[in-house]
Amino acid sequence: MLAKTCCPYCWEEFDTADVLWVAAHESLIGDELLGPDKPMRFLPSVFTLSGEAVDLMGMTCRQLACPRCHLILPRAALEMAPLYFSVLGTPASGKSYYLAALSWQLRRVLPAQFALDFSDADPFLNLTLTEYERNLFIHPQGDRYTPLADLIRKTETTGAMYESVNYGDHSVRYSKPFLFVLRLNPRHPYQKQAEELQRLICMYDNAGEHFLPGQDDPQAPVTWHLARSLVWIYIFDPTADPRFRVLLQQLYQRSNGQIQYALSPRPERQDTVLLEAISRVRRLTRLPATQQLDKLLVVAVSKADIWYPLIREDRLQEEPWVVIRGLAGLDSDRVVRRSALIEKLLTAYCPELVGAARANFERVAFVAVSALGKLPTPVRNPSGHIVPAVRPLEVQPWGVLVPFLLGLMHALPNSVLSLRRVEKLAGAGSSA
Ligand SMILES: Nc1nc2c(ncn2[C@@H]2O[C@H](COP(=O)(O)OP(=O)(O)OP(=O)(O)O)[C@@H](O)[C@H]2O)c(=O)[nH]1
Ligand SMILES: [Mg+2]
Ligand SMILES: [Zn+2]
Repeated sequence: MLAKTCCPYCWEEFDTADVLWVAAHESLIGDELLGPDKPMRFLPSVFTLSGEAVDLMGMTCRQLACPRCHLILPRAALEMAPLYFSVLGTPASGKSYYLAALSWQLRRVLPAQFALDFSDADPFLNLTLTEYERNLFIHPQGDRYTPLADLIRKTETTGAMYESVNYGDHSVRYSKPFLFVLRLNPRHPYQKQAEELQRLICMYDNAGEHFLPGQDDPQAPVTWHLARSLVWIYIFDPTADPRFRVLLQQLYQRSNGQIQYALSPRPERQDTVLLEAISRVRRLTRLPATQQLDKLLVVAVSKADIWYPLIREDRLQEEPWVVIRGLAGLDSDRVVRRSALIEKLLTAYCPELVGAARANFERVAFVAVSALGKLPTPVRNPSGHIVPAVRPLEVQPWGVLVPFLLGLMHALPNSVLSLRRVEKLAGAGSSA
């Protein structure tokens, strides 16, 4: 058990000894903050032998709640330190698609290749995300073309993704976190440090609107993970950038193809979202403008299935890790080489974005990501518009794990290893 932790809803730091329990007996109903139909929260004085609280009616309780906002916390939140990853970007930049592809692959690739177990801390909290994953990867009609906008819908700014807490004179809306447990599995070379290196991974699917200038609201602190996280995954969508759009249209016209249908329907400036996020964090943490943010910024350039032909030198679809005797190592040279190529491309067409990134972060990486893995197909929807569609069976993301792997390397050394270290370990193993 940790001595102190931080609530992934309201960001309050608290002593774990102060954690509340949720009454289990059906008669103990009514919470001052959450309303008359929610079970009572209480500080217990009686426990079972196995450490669970007993409520006033003698029932054994199972659920814990934050002492400040009273929202339910999974047990893992008190057992392991949180590690936040912030995913940010304009509306329609591809954040929800990215999160769906990311969690689908994390569940598969981390345990099998990186010797890291990755599982839901609370399947109920992650329901929205699992639903995204189901739609995209195990769709019941996976062989039919389905418009992308129907597979994962736009993230709403209110509704099921949020929890409201009434503090008497005002109410506050919090974003529901997606929570995962990350642990070294027995095959990991640093297994001896397993206890130290386990983390509660916290991610959020914000609506892009929440990141727009002027939208920060203390009554809905839904983007304040930005201040807590050590890693920002900034989703930049070149198909929404006016200069890239011209370039892409020319590229596809040359081969007599059409691309308009797959470009973002909302061309706009995107550096403002990054700058706004930076200024929110400067405000929240009182960091002077002269000082850089002590975080890793990964510029994840989304929808790479459309724009990857703009980079000729490297096969972007190949994942940059190698598995040696069952353990994967991240090929940092390749990641750095690709990052430089992508940075060069972005500098040529949207220098203000690269400028904003470099001026505010000491460490910046540029990564190509495609949640779909291949170009969507144009189909006519019922209202007669040509829209992008995919057959879910064919969706095979690439690049999506790289921002997360870089984030783990940065925030949790010895969890994801570089290829060089995996080679060394394998060499040492064979000579022994
Ligand atoms: N070609 C291509 N299109 C994508 C990809 N990912 C997302 N898109 C398109 O971009 C649209 C928006 O993606 P979302 O993930 O919903 O965007 P978002 O950033 O979550 O948007 P908000 O929820 O409004 O903030 C989708 O409906 C797809 O049409 C991708 O990997 N490749
Ligand atoms: Mg979304
Ligand atoms: Zn809380």
